[in-house]
Amino acid sequence: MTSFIDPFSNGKLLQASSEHKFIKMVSNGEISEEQFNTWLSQDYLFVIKYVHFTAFVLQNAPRRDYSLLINGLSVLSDELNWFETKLKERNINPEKIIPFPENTNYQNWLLNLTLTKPTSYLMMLTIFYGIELCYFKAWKEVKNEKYKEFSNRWSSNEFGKYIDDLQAAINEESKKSSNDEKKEIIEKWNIIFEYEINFWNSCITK
Ligand code: MP5
Repeated sequence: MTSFIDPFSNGKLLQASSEHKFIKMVSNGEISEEQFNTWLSQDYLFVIKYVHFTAFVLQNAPRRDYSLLINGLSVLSDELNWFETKLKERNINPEKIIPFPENTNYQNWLLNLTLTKPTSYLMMLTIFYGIELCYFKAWKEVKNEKYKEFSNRWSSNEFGKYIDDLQAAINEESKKSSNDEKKEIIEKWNIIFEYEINFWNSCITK
């Protein structure tokens, strides 16, 4: 099923996911341990704050989307435990990770969306979907056995189903939205990918 965001999304989305240098380096093994650890550490901090954003999406959700989003939140809680295990395996102390500005800026942008009124549920849901879709498309591209556990996490069939369900929820919600609202959402949608690109870049350039 196509959604109102489809025709506009591809270029930037791909640059922020399957075509990004970070993903190519993971896939061909050029990534250094230090660069990978940097990403893992920064992403851990990102996901901690992202839980609050997800909770905000849920707070604005209609009854029909409760189980989808509550399940999403529960997966995020498990994911944080998983991150902590991975950090430990790599001798990284979670307490000592300092967020990069590219990480904090992204988090603050999301936080600001939750503070700016009016923010429609459709807008929040679409942004949430964009963030998840970016990781789905990125990690699906990684074919390196060494990082299988990471690529599986974000590109499994189960995760793909979750992505489809989010898209179906957007399609349902967008039935009643105006063209102006859709236009505003598409503008925000493209900003997500700028933040994602900067986030990946920061992990390989410092
Ligand atoms: C995701 C993530 C995917 N973990 N980090 C960034 C910077 N963008 C997107 O979110 P999730 O909830 O881990 O699937």
